[in-house]
Amino acid sequence: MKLDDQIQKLEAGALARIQEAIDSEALEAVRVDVLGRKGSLAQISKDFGKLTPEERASAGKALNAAKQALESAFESRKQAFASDALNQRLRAEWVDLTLPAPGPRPGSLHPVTQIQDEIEDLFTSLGFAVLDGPEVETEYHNFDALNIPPEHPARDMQDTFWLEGGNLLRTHTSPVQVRGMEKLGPPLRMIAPGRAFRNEEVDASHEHTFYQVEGMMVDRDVSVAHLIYFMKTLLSAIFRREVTVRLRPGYFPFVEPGFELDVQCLICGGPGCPVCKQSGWVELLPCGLVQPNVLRMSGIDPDEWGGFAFGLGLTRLAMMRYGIDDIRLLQSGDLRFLSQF
Ligand code: 2U9
Repeated sequence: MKLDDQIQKLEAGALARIQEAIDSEALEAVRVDVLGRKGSLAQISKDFGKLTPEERASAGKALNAAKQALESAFESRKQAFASDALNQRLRAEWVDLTLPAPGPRPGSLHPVTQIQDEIEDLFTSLGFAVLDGPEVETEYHNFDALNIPPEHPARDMQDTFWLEGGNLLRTHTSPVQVRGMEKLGPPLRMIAPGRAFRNEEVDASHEHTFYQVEGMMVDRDVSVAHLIYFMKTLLSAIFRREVTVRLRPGYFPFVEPGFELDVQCLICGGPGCPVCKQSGWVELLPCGLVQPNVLRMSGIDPDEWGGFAFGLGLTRLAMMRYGIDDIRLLQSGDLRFLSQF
């Protein structure tokens, strides 16, 4: 066969192989095979020596034309593979930019904080100041100024975290009110929300850290009637309905008379259930009239002024309101628990 014909045949075969290549690797293999240094076109040009000058001129032309045709066929096929690959990637990585962004997860207030906020709002509306104070306290402000003398059993009962130098972690927020009385003087209405600490063995119903709100009102002619009115207002706001209460005598060194204020069980309404331990009543709010010595120690004359005071455990209240059965969940920081409120 004439060299020109061989070139034409080779070109036609190579063009067919280019079209048949299934991917860019197969195409590259064909390119090396045909156009490479040791490829079939190069092999053919080796036979040029045997040709006459006219034949060589004609075969050279044919070879160049075939080379150009094949190179351009390779190039367009290569680009087709590249654009296929790009389209495939674009399809796989397609993102709908019109969809709304996921955004930050909304947070929520801790159940104890929610109850604390509600109580602060209520008392603010009744003319009470919301006071804050140190968590590391002196022995005087935490015990002595509250009529709890050194040998008093209350000091043993409250297992206290004592610190070096005789200070302690406050066992209640009462010292905030002592400081309030010292600084502001009568008449005054204040609440003291915050953390308090007891050196307790931790279990499902005991924590070393708990939250409470204490409050007091000091004015002329303050009586138990004022105390009951404010406590009923407080409990109706917390439970969002009228509550029935009863007072029993209770002993706390800083109040005289002291009371345990019970609420008629909100679950069973009186007959008895597991929440009220079948009694129909839930013990919720220790309170009383401020002991005259306590007023006197903070510079208030008990012959002129009187007061009532109460203490409310917020942790216990949050557990009751939301039916939380393990106190440790409240400090766990577990978002599965916290995001429910
Ligand atoms: C001053 C004078 C009187 C506040 C009161 C209680 C009764 C009481 C506890 C409730 C649950 C603490 O969080 S708790 O464990 N509180 O028993 N507290 S009357 O009386 C005061 C406070 C300050 C100067």
